[in-house]
Amino acid sequence: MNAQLASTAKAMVAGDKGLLAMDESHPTCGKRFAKLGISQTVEMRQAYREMIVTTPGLGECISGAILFDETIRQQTQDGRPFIAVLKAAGIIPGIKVDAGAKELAGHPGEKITEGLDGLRERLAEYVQLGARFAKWRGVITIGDGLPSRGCLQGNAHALARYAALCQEAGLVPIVEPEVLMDGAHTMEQCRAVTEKTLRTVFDQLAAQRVLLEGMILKPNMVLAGLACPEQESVDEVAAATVATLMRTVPAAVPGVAFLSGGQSSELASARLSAMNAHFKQRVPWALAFSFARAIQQPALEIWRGDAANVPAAQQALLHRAQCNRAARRGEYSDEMEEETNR
Ligand code: 5MM
Repeated sequence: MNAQLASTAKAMVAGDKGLLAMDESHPTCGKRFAKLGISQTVEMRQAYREMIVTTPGLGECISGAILFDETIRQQTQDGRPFIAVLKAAGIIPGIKVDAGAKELAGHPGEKITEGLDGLRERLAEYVQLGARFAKWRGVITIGDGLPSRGCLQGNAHALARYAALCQEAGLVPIVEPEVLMDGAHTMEQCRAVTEKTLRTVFDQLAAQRVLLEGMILKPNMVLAGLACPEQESVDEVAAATVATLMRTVPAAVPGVAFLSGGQSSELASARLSAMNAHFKQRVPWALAFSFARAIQQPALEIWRGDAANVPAAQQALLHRAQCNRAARRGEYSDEMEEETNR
């Protein structure tokens, strides 16, 4: 079992590919659809996800796709299960298994991710459906006196309990402790909170006997808050992020696959590329991506719920996937964006 977990984890971050997060829950997907006037129905969600999984060439850039409970059971209009379409493209199917971030009792302004009850049984079903890895996201807010010890420890404990259950079921856990970009905090505040968060998470992973070789870490980049007037350069972000990971992430972890967290698609690619250009030879883990918005958003804006827009939306999706593939090699540049605008 350990060898199989380690081999799947390696495959998820192999070469210059990365992960595509398409695991938005109904509320999140609904919000993204609503902004573009797309109706929030199961039919529209199916059509949107079909557009994604049938994108020609996607498997050349994407190693694995994170699905949502509804999506893993869906099929294309011509009757092919999404899971089969992904596998045929060489993309490993995965599944989001957390039940969402809820208010943390006694901790105003903070959240705890739920979903441990019944998880062993749900994981067994996802294995039957064809999933080979799973994802759970904990949310950490920076604020006045936040994050609290209770929030950090509660979320880290839940992530570790989830990860241990995944490995017991033969699924590689993606461990996602997200320090949110919301707020006016500085990059230094984000660095300090991210360091503390990752230390707490790896302490709990050790306590729950999680096999480090058989997991993937999905962290935030170290960035100033979205409302902070001072925003560091691409190279400064890359250096701060890698330095924070070097202090906290054991070398046995095969890969770090970043979330984009609300960055623009271009900045997410540029920052990942800078990390690989400057530090790839010096870090023990792959520096990869597991973006949702930074890959999907341009395609969603083109698609807008209209079947006639599918080819153009797929082209935009593939373009972002190719940009991030270049970023894994440290070779992304602004010119890649200009080429498509010509
Ligand atoms: C942080 O969100 C994850 C990465 O997406 P971005 O690259 O857009 O930041 C993402 O996988 C997220 O966990 C899913 O979209 C599901 O979110 P919800 O809130 O619907 O569970």
